[in-house]
Amino acid sequence: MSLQALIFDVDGTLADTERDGHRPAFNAAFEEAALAWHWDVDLYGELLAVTGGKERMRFYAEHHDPGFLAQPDADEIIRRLHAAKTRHYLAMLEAGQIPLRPGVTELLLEAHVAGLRLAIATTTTPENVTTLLSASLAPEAIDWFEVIGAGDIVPKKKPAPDIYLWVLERLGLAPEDCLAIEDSANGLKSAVAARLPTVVTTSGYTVDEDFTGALAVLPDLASTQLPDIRLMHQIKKS
Ligand code: XBP
Ligand code: MG
Repeated sequence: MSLQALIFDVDGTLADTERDGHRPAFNAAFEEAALAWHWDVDLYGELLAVTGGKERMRFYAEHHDPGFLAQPDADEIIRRLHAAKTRHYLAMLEAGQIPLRPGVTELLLEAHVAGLRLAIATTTTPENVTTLLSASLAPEAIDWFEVIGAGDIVPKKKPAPDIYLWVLERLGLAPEDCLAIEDSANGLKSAVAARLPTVVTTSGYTVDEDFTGALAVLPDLASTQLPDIRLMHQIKKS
C-alpha cells in the first residue's frame, strides 16, 4: 500500500520550541515559586535527554537538589510548577513568539490538500500542541489532524514506542503505511521501536545526535515537498 499518513513530532520538528520556549517558561515558573533553580541553555540541552516536563524537573532535583524531593508533597509541587510552566509557555505561543520551522506550513498544507491523513505524536502537554497549531498555523489547523497523541495519555514517554503505538491504533494503520517526522534521537528511537519509517529534521539541540535507522536526515524541511517524502517512503518499502 502507498503512504497513507504522516505522523509529526512537535517540539523541535514543527517548531524550535525548546531553547526559547519551554526553557524560559520553566525558568519563569521557578522564579514565580521563589525556587532557586535556573536552567541555562547548555544545562537545558543536557536535561532534554529526559522527555516530559514533570519527569525533567524530577530528574533535575534528583541530581542537583535532592532535598527538594525529601518534601512529602514534592510530587504535588512538581505538578504545580508544571502547570505554571505550561501557563507561561501558552502565553508565549499565543503572543506568536514561536513560529513554525521553515517548510513546515507548506508540507502540512500540501499533505492536507492531497488527502493524506495527518497525526501528531508528542511528549508535550496537549494544550501546547493545539495552541501552537492554532496560533502559528491557522485557527482551524487542529482539524487537519485526525489523531493527536500527547503528554500523559501513555504510561511511558519517548524513547518508548507507546505514543506512536497509541496513534497507530487510532489511525487503524500499519506502521509501514505511515511515515514519522522527528527531530531527536529519543523521538527516532520511539518511532523506530513502533516500526515506523522515519525522516529526521535536525533541530538546534539535536544536530549532533545519532540518527542511525532514519530514512533520511535533513537540516530542515525547507526544500522537502510531498513527492520527496513519498519517494523516501517508497524506497524504504522496495
Ligand atoms: C518534547 C519534550 C517535552 C517538552 C516539554 O519531546 O521532551 O518534554 O520539552 O513539554 P518530543 P512538557 O519532541 O520528543 O515530543 O513540559 O509539556 O512536558
Ligand atoms: Mg522533538
